[in-house]
Order: sequence, then C-alpha cells, then structure tokens
Amino acid sequence: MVNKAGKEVKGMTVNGTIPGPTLEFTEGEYAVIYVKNEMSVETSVHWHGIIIPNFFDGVPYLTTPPIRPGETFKYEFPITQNGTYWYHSHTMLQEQSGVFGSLVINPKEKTLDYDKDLVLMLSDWTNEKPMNVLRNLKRGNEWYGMKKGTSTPLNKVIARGAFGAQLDFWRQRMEGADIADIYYPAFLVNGQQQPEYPDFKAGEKVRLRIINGSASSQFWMTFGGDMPTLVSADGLNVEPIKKNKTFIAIAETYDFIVTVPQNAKIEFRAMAQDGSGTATANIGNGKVLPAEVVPKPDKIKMMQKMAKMDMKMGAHALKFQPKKDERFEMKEEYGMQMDVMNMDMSKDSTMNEKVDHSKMDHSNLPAGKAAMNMEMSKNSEMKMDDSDITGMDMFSEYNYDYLKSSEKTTYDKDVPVKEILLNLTGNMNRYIWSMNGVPLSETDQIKINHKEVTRITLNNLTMMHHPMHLHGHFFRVINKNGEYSPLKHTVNVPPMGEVTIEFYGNEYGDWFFHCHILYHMMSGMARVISYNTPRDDRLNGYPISGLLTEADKYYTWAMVDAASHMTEFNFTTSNIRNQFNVMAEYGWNENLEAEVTYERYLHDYLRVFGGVNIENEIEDSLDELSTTAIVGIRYLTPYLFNLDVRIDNKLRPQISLSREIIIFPRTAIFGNYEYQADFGWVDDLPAADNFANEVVWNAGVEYFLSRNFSLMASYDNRFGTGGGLSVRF
Ligand SMILES: [Cu+2]
Repeated sequence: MVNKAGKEVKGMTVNGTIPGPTLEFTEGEYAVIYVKNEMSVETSVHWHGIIIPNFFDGVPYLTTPPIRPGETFKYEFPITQNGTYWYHSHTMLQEQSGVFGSLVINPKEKTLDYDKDLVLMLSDWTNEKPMNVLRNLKRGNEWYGMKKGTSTPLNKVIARGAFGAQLDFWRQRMEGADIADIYYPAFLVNGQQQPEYPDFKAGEKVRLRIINGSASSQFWMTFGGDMPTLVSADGLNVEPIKKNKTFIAIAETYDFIVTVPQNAKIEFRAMAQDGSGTATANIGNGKVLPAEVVPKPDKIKMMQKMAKMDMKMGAHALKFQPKKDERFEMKEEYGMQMDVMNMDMSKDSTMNEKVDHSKMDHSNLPAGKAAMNMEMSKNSEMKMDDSDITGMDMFSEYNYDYLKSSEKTTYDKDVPVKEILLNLTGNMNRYIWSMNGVPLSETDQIKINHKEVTRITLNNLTMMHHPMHLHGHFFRVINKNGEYSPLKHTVNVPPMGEVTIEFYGNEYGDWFFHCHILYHMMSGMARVISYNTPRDDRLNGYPISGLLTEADKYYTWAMVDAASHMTEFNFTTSNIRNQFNVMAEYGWNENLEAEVTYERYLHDYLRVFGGVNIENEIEDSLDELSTTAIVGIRYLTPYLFNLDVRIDNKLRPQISLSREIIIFPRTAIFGNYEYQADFGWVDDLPAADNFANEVVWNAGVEYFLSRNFSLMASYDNRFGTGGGLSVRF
C-alpha cells in the first residue's frame, strides 16, 4: 500500500532560514514535494542519497529541468529506504548560500533502540557572494589563508627548519599543503554557532542524525560524556560501534545514539578539518560534559613529511590533449613513487594480514601502498625521525575501516565487472579541478552497463581531500571488512590516497558523479555516468550543455596600483582555456607601457599568446610612442616563476621572469626582470650599432590589509621609487 504524503517547501529563498525545514517521511510512503522558486534566478533541488527515478534527481539540464523564477516544480517519488539524508540546490553555488535542509525517513519497523531524534546539520557560512569566493580562488588571491591564519609564510617555514620541504613544494609548483581554500567567519549547527537542546530528559536515548551540508568544509566530530554509538552512515545502518572522534566529509551523514546524562549536557563539537573554526551543540541540562578538542593540523610538519616521502605532485589538471587516454601513465608518474621504496609486490597476498597485526592502520590503502608502508616501518632509515608514524600514515585516520555492513554487500561472482580509473587532479594556481587531467567541459560521458558491476578506482593526485558523490546509487567502499564493506553515496578520498568503490548497474539514464566541494565541482571535478538510455522527452529545451558550461565560466578581475611614482591597471578575464589581459602602467616621470593580449592555455603551465604593446620610445618623454604586435609563450616554471618569452613585429626578442613570495603572515615581496634585445633586423639602430638592449626591472613589497586592499612600495628602473595602495576588484 502506498501512502500519499504531500509536503510543501516554502521560503527556500537565499535569504530564508538556514537550514531549510526538515522533511520527514516514513519508508513506504510516496513523496510529493512542491518546490516554488521565489528567487530571481534558476534553481533546483537534489535529494541527496535518495534512490529516485532519474527525472526527479534534480540536477538541472542533466536529469531535471531547472526551476525558473516564479515556477513551482512537483517532485514525486516512492520512498523505498530509511535513514538520514538531505536535500540541496544543485544549481551552481546556491547550496553555499543556504539552499539546503535535512530529510529524515523513519523506518517502517524500528530496529534500533532510541527514544528521540535530533537532526544536527553542519554548514559553513560566508558573508561573501559564493560566486565572488570562487572568483577570488580563480585569481589566486592569498587572502583567505592569511585571514584564517592557515597560510605558511616563509618566516614560519624557515623558523621551523622546513625550507628544504618548501623548496620541494615550489619545485613542483605548489605553495604548500592546503587543507581548505576558503575563509569562513562561522561554522554552524542547524544554522547556529552554539545551539542548545535542553528538551531531553536524563536517561533518554537520542539518535543524533548528523549531516554535513557544508559547501567546502569537512569536520572532526567529538562528543562529551559516555562514548556514543555509531549506528548508521550515509543513511544505511552499519554494525553498531562505540566511537567518539569521527571525521565527516562533505555530504556524508552519520547517526549516533547517545544517552542523555543526569544533571549534565553532552557537548557535540565539530571542528573544521583545517582547524580554522568550530561549531558546538549541547544536548541535555546541567553542567557541560566537554567534548575532546581535536588539535589543529600542523601544515608545516605535513609539508616536511610529504617532502620526505618523495611524493610526485603536480599532475596536470588540464592536459594538452584531453582526448588522449593517459590515465595509467598519469597514475604511474605521479603520486607515491613506489620504485623508490624498493618493495616486493609479490608479497601482496600476505600483506593485509601482517598489516593488521602491526600497530599502524594501513588497511584503507591498496595492497601496494600498504606493503610499502610495512617495508618502511621495518626500515629504520625510512622512519620519520620525530614521529612513530610514517608519512603515508598521515592520512590513515581518514579510512573507513570502522564501517562494517551488517549484511554481505558483494555482488554475484558471475556478474561482469567494468573497471574504471579516475585520477583526481587539480591545479591550485588557476583553481582548476578535474579527473584524469580533464575538466567536465572537455570530456565525454562515462558509459556504464546495465546489470554489470562498475568498479571505480579513485586515485587522488592532489594535496586536498575530495568527497566524491555518485547520484542515484549506493556503492561499496572496499575496506578491510571485505564482503561486509559498507555501502555509501559519498566517499572521501584523502590526499595522494586511493579508494576503490563498486556498484551494480540497476538504473537507467544519466547520473552526476562529482566532488562535493562545490568550488571543485564548479571548477570541473565532475563526470556524467550514463547508462546510454534515451533522454527523457521532458528535458527537450534543456540541453546538457547548460550543465557542462557551468564548470567553464569566465571569471573577471582587475587591480589598480595608485602610488607616488606610478600607477598601474591590470584586467583579466579567464575561463579554463582562454584568457584576455589588459595592462597599463604609467610613471609620473612620463614613461608608459600598455599591453593587450589574448592567451590560450595549452596545459596548466603553458600558454601561447598574442597581442599589442605600446611604450614610449624616448625615456621620460611621451613624444614618440611605439606600437608593436607581439607573440610568445608564457610558462609557469618549477619554483613558481612566471616566464614570458616573446618577439615583436620588429623581430626584437624579449624574455622576462617574475615571482611573488609571501615572507610574513601578511607580507609578500615581488620582483620582475625583463630583457629585450634588438639586433637591428628591422629598424636601423643608431650610430651603426649592430646590437642594442633594454632592461626593465622592478621589485617591491606588498602588505595585505584585506581581501581587496594592500599597501605597496616598489622600485622600478623606469619610474623610480614610491609607494601607495593596491586595490583589487
Ligand atoms: Cu574536490
């Protein structure tokens, strides 16, 4: 029998309540949900973790039409599961603004022992417009790290004796080991920083339904009082386990049962993974039973360990030839350098057992990496001098071995298996995120087969965690529990780590598979997984390009320096492959240079460009201006120098190098050196010289006042010395 439950979601505007209302259903009901768009922009709602008819999955332009302003869309689907889930807008970055809420489905028959429910929805809060946050990430503004104190300026690095590790990172074109990109003034539980839940009586068993609805924050959760019992993950029940400190990735859900103490309240703490902030909630009455405070991660120490591990970083996020299949070469070349470790792969069969007996926990790692760890732990020379754990173990606390399904989750042995390798790739310099070096806008769909098992190896070649979410399916996360590996809809893949998931193809249509860090999804780390079935007619007029182009938008930024010796203007507009630049510099001593260029990115670090340059011919005089056409290449070198090699239509070659380094928490130094040679190939040189050259150089210091303002001082050999203000737009 099907119950018909009608629910109406109102006021789900950007400025409405955060989170949105909790939608409660009982397993077996038929959900009918009307979503009215009262915003001035398109929206959508995705039902995260719900097994749902493809058309109602809510990814605009892929499965479901977008909801236009003023329109009401009716979602309807049978509810065939129970547990803790959530819903959120799947339109660009709207979820960051607060378009999300919880979805609680009560079981038909209650099998767990608890008296009451309490939803705890975690989120991150920014005062900025989310698209502006992404624009700041694209332009490489260092402000967020400075503001939250997680950046690693050179003075701190040197003081800790980590300059060698820093050089190793720079060599691989990385600034450091970033954990999270964005500054958040607040982290929230149910929309508040410290909510109180006093309406529970001592002795009551409360099922905490914890959902991470953040746009880009993952948390360490801890609980005060007695050890809580973890009973379900991503909505599905697992073998109950007493567990306190637990990591929750973005979009995951975990249910814990706690017993309300006598005359005391349980503190629940959620600390952002990078230690930049905490939200808490108190459950019960009386004195607070504090939750363990998780120490902040030590980024400089992480850099040192990674440098010692000889990880090869910097796999391309944007390949030269996106259509060329180089997945396996990429996996071979980047990541952990296995050969260095001199390990014997043939021992694999016995490794897992041995590893389990060691005090270290490697079991989330594939056999190869686990083996390497073991070799390392046996080899005293390879041991980290100041720690009893090896470098790879830095991320072992993120494994899912504590999750065990109560039933076998394996598929029939006779079912064919299709293997897919996805390297997770990213480029912090340009903020491009992708898989196998190919962002969403440049890739084909991943074809999967009905009634087959699809096994995906997710190999993270970046320094960041990526919580990967597959729509419309639960997948097995292969862990040490083998046949009892848990089923999930979202899996966190730690830096340089590898996770294998598999699912049985019992659906139809196209489904989205993406990193749930919204800013990564919007920068290309996403795929469409397709059963290759005909598209729903109701999607006519909503081409899939509407989704694909979301990840390839143009972002525009500008900067003005107003100083006592000169003024400078820079303008950039850029998408994944293309960039337009306008630059104008004017010295009060009557020297000027202006340039307009178009650049095409061939891959992450290399671009070709062409344009027009104007400068004064005679020093300190604007009487004669020379206009030249220019072509050349720009290249980001190892150690993060910007190299520009060009030639103009007078056949004068020019080379320049520039670099900026953050030396103190809010202070950067910068320098630029430019050398132009003229062999007289086109214009005659004066006095029958056969060679002339011109050198331009400048160096200076910048102090960051805020996201948009800096103080600057510099010397320029054309303009002299001076200081002033930099304004970023
Ligand atoms: Cu990601």
